[in-house]
Amino acid sequence: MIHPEVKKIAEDIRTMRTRGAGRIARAAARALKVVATSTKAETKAQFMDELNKVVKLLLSTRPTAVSLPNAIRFVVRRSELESIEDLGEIRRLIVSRANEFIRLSLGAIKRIGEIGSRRILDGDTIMTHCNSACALSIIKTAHSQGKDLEVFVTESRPRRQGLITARELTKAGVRTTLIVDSAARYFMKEVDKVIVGADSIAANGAVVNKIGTSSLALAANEARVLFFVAAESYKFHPETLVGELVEIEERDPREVFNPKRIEGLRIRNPAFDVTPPEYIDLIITERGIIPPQAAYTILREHFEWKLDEELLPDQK
Ligand code: RUB
Repeated sequence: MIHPEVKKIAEDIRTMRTRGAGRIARAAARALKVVATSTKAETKAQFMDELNKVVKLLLSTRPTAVSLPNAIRFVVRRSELESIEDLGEIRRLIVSRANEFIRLSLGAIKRIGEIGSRRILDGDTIMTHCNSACALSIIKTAHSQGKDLEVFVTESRPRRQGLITARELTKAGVRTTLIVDSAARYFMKEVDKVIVGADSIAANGAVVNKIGTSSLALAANEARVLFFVAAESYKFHPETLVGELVEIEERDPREVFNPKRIEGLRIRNPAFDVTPPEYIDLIITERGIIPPQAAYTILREHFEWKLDEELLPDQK
């Protein structure tokens, strides 16, 4: 039996009531904490069985943001749990790791804001896409330092997360202009820096983010505009070290258009795309700024404790 609160967390991720890679990761950590505090299991084996079911459920919600499996990896360290027999101790460990993940995650977003804001100059015009807590942390921090900024926000069809960004920025007092996605290249000549978030970053520095990000990167490259990615270390994708590709989620076509209105029409709705490292100037992480080519180093450092084992042996 999966706890109703855990089911609700998973459903909220699936339906995008909880969205954005960082928020999804923290919600997953919260779900694991609920399992550890509410379980009726009497033995370690029963508890591990329950935990595995929840891990499967969480992993089935959305496939692209690696922050989700990385949060689970952080909280449930299987090799460590293998050596502990006392169920109470296991439960306490999971609760404390989940709390630690949430604390580190929120701290990372704040730190990215501090580090990234140093790259923003007074008078800069910035373009951002979708709704990224990390990208917004940089913009809002720079604004709070008294830098005079102007921000172009793309609508981000089909789910229009750009509206969330536009609301957040205007509320913070940042001069904000909303544009449709196809107007990005038109306005690019007025922009100094593009800042976006990430759902996954591959070992070669390629960045997976909201569909349309790579078009923005192309337009920025053409106009010689700097292109920054803001992402916590847990957005780096360990399986890409061993050659796996990041799965791109395709969502319900009805998010784009009601297919019944044009008979025979096919609709595709990929939620993310891949921006190659050549189009990215910097990745801003909580550990500092790196060129995309250094993604491999971050992966080696961040997942050192796990890389010698087979990655996620029984979570798939
Ligand atoms: C959100 C999206 C965001 C990243 C980074 O997509 O692509 O840019 O998740 O966000 P969706 P953050 O709305 O489909 O989840 O920096 O907040 O983690």
